[in-house]
Amino acid sequence: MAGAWIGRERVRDAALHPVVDKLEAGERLGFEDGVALFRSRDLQALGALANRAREARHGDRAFFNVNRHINHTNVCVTGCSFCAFARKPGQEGGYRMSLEEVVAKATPGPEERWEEIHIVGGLDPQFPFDRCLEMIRAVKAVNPEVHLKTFTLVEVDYYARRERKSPEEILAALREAGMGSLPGGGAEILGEELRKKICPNKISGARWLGLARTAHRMGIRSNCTMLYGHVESVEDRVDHILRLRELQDETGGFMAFIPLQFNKENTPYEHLPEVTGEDNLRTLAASRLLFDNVDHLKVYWVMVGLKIAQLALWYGADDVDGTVVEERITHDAGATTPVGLGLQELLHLIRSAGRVPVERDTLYNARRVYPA
Ligand code: V47
Repeated sequence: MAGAWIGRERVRDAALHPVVDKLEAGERLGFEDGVALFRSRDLQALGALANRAREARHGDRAFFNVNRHINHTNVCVTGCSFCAFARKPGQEGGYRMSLEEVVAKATPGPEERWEEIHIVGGLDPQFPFDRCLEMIRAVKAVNPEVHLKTFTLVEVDYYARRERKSPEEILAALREAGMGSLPGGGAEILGEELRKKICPNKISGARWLGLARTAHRMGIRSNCTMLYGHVESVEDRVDHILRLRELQDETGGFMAFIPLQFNKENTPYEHLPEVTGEDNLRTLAASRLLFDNVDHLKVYWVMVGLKIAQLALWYGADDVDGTVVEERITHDAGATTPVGLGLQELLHLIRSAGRVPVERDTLYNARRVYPA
């Protein structure tokens, strides 16, 4: 049995022993346990513990999605310091897609099909809310079956303020137009002190959580993310995850947690060391153990790279996102991964890591189980 061989005598890091004892007793981990996990350099122990939790939920299965990203505008008034994608209104390099451009991107070619289209953009003063609704309807018109995972909670807040409407009204209008669920962006690090440093003009962490609660209460599922590897501390990471876990206890509305590795190029943080593979795996493993009430832990191959994504499937992650097709946010920050992957490449990534590929829809219903 997976659990039989992780007894605490196999765990070299003594700081992890109380954590192991709690896990063996089926007890929930707390703040100090989270700090011990994130501080530990006993990666094998973290991996074994996280893998046990992962396999208890999902066995050998690794989920993926046939999806496409569209970023309709990179114009953004927020000015988050970590973002290399955004341009201020009027700044060189800014773009705003016309409806026709969005529809052209959303129209599958003869060999293409998408289960999900993920649409997010900047807070663009020249992008009217009505055009967001038109965009959703137009994408649905050329893809009637597709699930639209659209607009972060930060965009929902922006349009609510601009339109002088409640977030409920904005969410209801988006849903009416064809939005199926919300992506997890904009959470960054929820702690207010750190937020003041990296995204002082963005909605507060409390507001982000409040909007997620609102969406969940309306029956709209969402994802949640954590941007790590910049100027945050271990304590910030643990606090972030525990805040998400608390809301999840209340609503159960989060489908997946996605730790996002910070990519630093073209940002003021270029001097910082590159996020390591060790940190990627440790963060995923610690997340799996601490965030015990979220079903899925996604490794976003776009940010961590394909090789770490494979290893991650043994360090707590059960989902590798999807084909993605055209990724801009991370690539503007220097990511060297492909901008998209073909189905066969994704299958190879999962199979050669020793897992069973399961194509899923956005809500994690299995669409097809592929041979191992
Ligand atoms: O909120 C911005 C992050 C997020 C950088 O829900 C950066 O399934 C790394 O949320 N380096 C948007 N990250 C992406 C996102 C996402 C991605 C994939 C799947 C899902 C999902 C959600 O990207 C932002 C921010 O945290 N980001 N700049 C950067 N330089």
